Amino acid sequence: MRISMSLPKKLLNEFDEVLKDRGYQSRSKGIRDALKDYIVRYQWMKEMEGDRIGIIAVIYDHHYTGVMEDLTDIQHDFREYINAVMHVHMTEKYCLEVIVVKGDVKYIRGLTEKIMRLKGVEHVKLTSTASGQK
Ligand code: NI
Repeated sequence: MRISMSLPKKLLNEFDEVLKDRGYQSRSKGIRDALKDYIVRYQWMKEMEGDRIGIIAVIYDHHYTGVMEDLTDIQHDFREYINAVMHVHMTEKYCLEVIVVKGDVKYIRGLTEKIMRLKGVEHVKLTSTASGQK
């Protein structure tokens, strides 16, 4: 199928740079692979179960109106599953927040997905490992 889409110029330039570095000849092939990666990552997240401990790394533009308040509100809603938060003022524009999470992955996943949906958030990555007593 053929689709058309609009993207910010900066994002497309960055994507094309990555494709060039990786030796891709075709942007369509690159987009197909990126979509597959996205789907696999989501499925992997969906399949995890039980108690986990991990971190959510979030990069966001702190100039984006409301993003800091939204991020704080969400973290307060999920405070039972958050052990610590570290904030790094990465550049003039971007902040990195590292959220240490622990508990049932249902809630950790919910927290991660809520953050992913926020406008102004550019990157979110959950890394976790099983934490159940053996
Ligand atoms: Ni900051």
